[in-house]
Amino acid sequence: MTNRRKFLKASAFTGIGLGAGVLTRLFAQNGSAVRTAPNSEVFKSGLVLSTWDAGIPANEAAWKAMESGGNALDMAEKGVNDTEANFSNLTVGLGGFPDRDGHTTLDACIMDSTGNAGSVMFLEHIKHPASVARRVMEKTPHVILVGEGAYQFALSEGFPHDSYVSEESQKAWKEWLKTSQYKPIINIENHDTIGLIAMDTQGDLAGACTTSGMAFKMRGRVGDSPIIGGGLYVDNEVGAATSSGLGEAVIRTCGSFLVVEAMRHGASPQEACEEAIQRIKMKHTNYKDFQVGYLAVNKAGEIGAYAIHPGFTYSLHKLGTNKVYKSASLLDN
Ligand code: SD4
Repeated sequence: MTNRRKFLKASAFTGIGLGAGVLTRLFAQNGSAVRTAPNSEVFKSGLVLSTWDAGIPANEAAWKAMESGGNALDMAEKGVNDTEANFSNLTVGLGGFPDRDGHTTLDACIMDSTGNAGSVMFLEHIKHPASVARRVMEKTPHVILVGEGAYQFALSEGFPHDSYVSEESQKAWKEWLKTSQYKPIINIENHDTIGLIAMDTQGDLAGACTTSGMAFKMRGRVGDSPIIGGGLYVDNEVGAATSSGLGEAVIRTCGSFLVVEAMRHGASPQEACEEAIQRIKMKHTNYKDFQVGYLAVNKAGEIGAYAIHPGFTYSLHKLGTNKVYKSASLLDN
C-alpha cells in the first residue's frame, strides 16, 4: 500500500477530518516525518499557475518563455515581469499603492528547481524586483537584500532607476490620508499580487512572487511575498506553493512551506492548501476578518487552490487553455 493510501486509511480509521491537520496527524502517528512522494508521475507538457485574474497575461508571458526554450525559472521570471510592467496594476510593481508615507516599496522572491532562492524587500524605484531577486540568487552568496542595499545592487547589475509615480495610487493614498485607517479589505485592496508557479517540459518546477504589498502599510513593512517559505516555496521533488492575501498570517504559519510539506507527507495539492488555511484558522481568532489564498502544484501537474473567503481566483495555463478559475474556500459568505 502506498504511503498516501495508508494516510487516507489512517485518517478514515481515526475519524479525524482534514481540518485536524494532515501534518499533525502524521507526526502523531509516526513520531517523525516520513517522506512520501505523493505521485511519482511527472507532468511534462508545461504548466503555469498564478494568483488572481491578472495571472492570465502573466501565464501567457511564461508560456512564451517556455516556447522560446526557457526553463521553469525563466518562465517564472518572465511571467511575473509582465505583471510588474503593467503600471495600471495597483498591487504589483511601481504602479502599486504606496505605504502610509506615500512611497511605493516592492517585495519579490524567486526560487528554482534546485532549491536556490533569491529575494528583495523594501525596494524602491526599480521596475522588475523579481529579476533583481533572481540576480541576488545567481550572483551573490546571499538570499535576501533589502532597501537601499537591494537598490544599489540592482543599479550595479544594470537595472535602471525608474522614477515612475502612479497618479491613481497617489490619489488613493491622499484619499486614505483623510481617515488614515489601516484596514485590509478582503479581496479588494490587494487583489493583484502575483505568485506564479511554472513547470517546464522537463517537469521541473520554479516560482516567483512579486508585490507592492499591503496598501498604506507602515514604512518598512514587509509581507509574505518575498519570504521563502511564506509567499513562495518550491521543492522540485514534491511540488510548489504560493500565496496571496494578508501576509502577516502567512508568515506566522510559514504558509507556502507548510503546503509543500503537507504534499511531501502525502496530501494532494488541494488537501495541502486546505491544511494551510486550517492552520491560519487555528492560529488566528480573527481569521474571518482577512483573506488568504493558497495555490499549489505537485509533480504530477495536479493543482490545488483554497482560500479563507470566496472571491480568490487563479489562472491556470495547462493543456492548451489559459483560464481563470474560482478557488474553493473555508467560509461561504
Ligand atoms: C502582502 N501578501 O504584502 C501580500 C499582499 C497580497 O494580494 O498578496 N495581495 O501581504
